[in-house]
Amino acid sequence: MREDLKSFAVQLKNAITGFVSTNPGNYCELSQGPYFDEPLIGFARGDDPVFDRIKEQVGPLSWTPYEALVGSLPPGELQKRIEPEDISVVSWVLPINTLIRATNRREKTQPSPEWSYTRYYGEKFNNILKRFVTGWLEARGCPAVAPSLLPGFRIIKDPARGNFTSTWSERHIAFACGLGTFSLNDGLITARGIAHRLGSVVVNAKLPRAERPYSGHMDYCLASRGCTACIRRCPVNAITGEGHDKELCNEMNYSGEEAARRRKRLGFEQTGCGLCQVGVPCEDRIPARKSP
Ligand code: B12
Ligand code: SF4
Ligand code: SF4
Repeated sequence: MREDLKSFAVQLKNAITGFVSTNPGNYCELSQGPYFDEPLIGFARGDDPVFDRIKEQVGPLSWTPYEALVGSLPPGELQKRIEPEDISVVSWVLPINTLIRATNRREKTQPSPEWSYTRYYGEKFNNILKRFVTGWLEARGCPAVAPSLLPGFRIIKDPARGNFTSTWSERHIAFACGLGTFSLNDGLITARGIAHRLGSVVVNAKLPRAERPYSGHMDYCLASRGCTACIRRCPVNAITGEGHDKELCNEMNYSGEEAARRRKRLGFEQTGCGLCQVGVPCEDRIPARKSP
């Protein structure tokens, strides 16, 4: 890789890490500590064939990185000139802080208030981070966009794909950028575990190509070795040996009566759940595979 590209990638990683460690938005009043610890950051190039496989998984309405960036630019010369190989994706994992995870680990039927704050206010910080990263790149002459903040971003109910999908799946993007693999409960298991939030930006610049230290899409999950920990953690039986029932999960997280009571009690919209993301062997690491 050319030295100037390598150093640009290092500068970008340092800028993201510095922002997460110093921005006042990354502070939870309830736990009196950060929402998120030091991020993991990965890259992929727009012409990586993995994005065609991902479109098959996420659905025809989902965007490739090329479609997200070019679709967001004003019509003109630049739009016509950009090729998939000229663009890159930057994806990050924001590991949820240990104090917050500990509160949710104690819960059996409802998310802890600290976890709900992370879902709502922590995600606001994640969106601030997306704007910071696009601004940082644009200030260096590289057009950039955060696809999940585009006005066209949509969550889609698609029965052909197990009900819920979207125009930009952050987990699939993180998978493409070498940051982790999927799991029985759908969550992405990363080197810092499954309890995290994800974000990404697409940029007209050449950043390092992805190195994916896995081949299968569920390599880090121990379900095939008999792990049932997340099945047992789910209060509404939304996870079975067959996978994750998103409809039941959505009721628990957002649309059901209990979620409505939680909303009222806490005074904000999205309160989440995430009981399956803590108290499990993949909570904060890639779980060890014991020999059979
Ligand atoms: C819609 C949505 C939901 C829906 C449906 C979830 C779903 N699985 O799709 C509901 C309401 C149920 C939900 C719940 C939660 N969510 Co949610 N949700 C989203 C959202 C907005 C879109 C998801 C999406 O597009 N999915 C696309 C579909 C196709 O993905 P999928 O079905 O999981 O994919 C499967 C297949 O593709 C399959 N697969 C099969 N073959 C192959 C082959 C290859 C090559 C590949 C790559 C994949 C693959 O692998 C996957 C797993 O089985 C994202 C934000 C975003 N923009 O991405 C957040 C997001 C996925 N949610 C997140 C979180 C944290 C949660 C909750 C913990 C709530 C909370 N905060 O307390 C729960 C956890 C539920 C769970 N066990 O996963 C995080 C994920 C973090 C993580 N640990 O992985 C995201 C990324 C938000 C964020 N910005 O961080 N969520
Ligand atoms: S708890 Fe076990 S089965 Fe569930 S996602 Fe983690 S490793 Fe996979
Ligand atoms: S987020 Fe909650 S309801 Fe959804 S699968 Fe996990 S534990 Fe079950």
